[in-house]
Amino acid sequence: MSEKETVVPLPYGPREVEAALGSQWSELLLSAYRWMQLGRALDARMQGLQRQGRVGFYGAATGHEAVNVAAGLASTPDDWVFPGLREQLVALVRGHPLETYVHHLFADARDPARGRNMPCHPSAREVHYVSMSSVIGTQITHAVGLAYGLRVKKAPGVALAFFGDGATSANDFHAGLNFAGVFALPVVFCCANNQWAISEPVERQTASTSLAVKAAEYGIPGRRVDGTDFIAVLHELSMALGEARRGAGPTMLECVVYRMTPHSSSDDPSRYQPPDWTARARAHDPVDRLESWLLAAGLLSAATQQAVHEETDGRVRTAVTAAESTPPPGSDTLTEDVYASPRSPDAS
Ligand SMILES: Cc1ncc(C[n+]2csc(CCOP(=O)(O)OP(=O)(O)O)c2C)c(N)n1
Ligand SMILES: [Mg+2]
Repeated sequence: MSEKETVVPLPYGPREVEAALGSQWSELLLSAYRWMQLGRALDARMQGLQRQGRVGFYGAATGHEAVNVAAGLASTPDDWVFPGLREQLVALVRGHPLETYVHHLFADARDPARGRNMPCHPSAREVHYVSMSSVIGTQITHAVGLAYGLRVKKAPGVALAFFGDGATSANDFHAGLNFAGVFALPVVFCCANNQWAISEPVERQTASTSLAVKAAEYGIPGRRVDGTDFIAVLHELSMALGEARRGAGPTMLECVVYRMTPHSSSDDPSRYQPPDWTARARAHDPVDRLESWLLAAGLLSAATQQAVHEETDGRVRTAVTAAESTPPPGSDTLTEDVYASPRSPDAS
């Protein structure tokens, strides 16, 4: 039996999906599938390049693709994304060019941050994708602050805060949810519970029955969703964003996913994950689950499947070639992007 045959099927028929997603449902699912495959191809290539010393650091989002693509498709240009380590695909779906992101990963002269930030920590102003902080959980309060600003300015948009299971133990989780609940702010808290905070399993993270239940104590609806089921995540995220948009206040979604790779390129999970983890994670592979569903529904042929693989691999290859032929940022830029001008050595 091949690995793909062991995948847990998505529990819907085409009619139910059409009722949930509307008349454009088949185009929407095929577009989501393409984006998810692009994320997968990017992760595979970048992890390989990191191991070869061609990229400094990488944190893969393999296993998180359904959440990221759903967020990219459900959000609107007015919304703001406050990411953690694994949400770059959200920026790409919202329109950030793949080439620009790969320039960032190589920290070259065409990286918008000009190598100032760690690889895999992009920002993309044009799609409201805010630079992440490596300090766990801080983006939660940043998102809430922005949502408060939107309220004060009477500006449209919703702040979408991403964070992991580990971040629910950070102080900012309490501060952010409390403030957002009291002021009923336009913010959606999207917790990608990948069941690990580096080597700490979620069972050791909290004694709560789930992460979503924590939201209730802040007066915020909390819902748990299978984050490897693209259709379910899209439905829940669309509802939560819609409620925030019409002034009904925040929602917290706990999207349960499986981290299918090491925490980052600086980790060896064989030292702490149980032996059956990989098999369980593969059975819940979000890309395989959607792919199997599309094949069974007759929306995807073997030929199209092959074409999507070639197209996504080709896009990543082209972007990597462009980045590798771009020089590093010039040393003359070293003192740019800072607040003070350099003083000449003889200035007193
Ligand atoms: C305040 C703080 N504490 C510890 C760390 C070290 N650290 C980096 S990632 C990480 C785990 C984060 O886990 P989670 O929130 O579940 O997100 P995931 O990486 O699983 O997506 C930790 C503890 C940090 N960066 N910041
Ligand atoms: Mg985690």
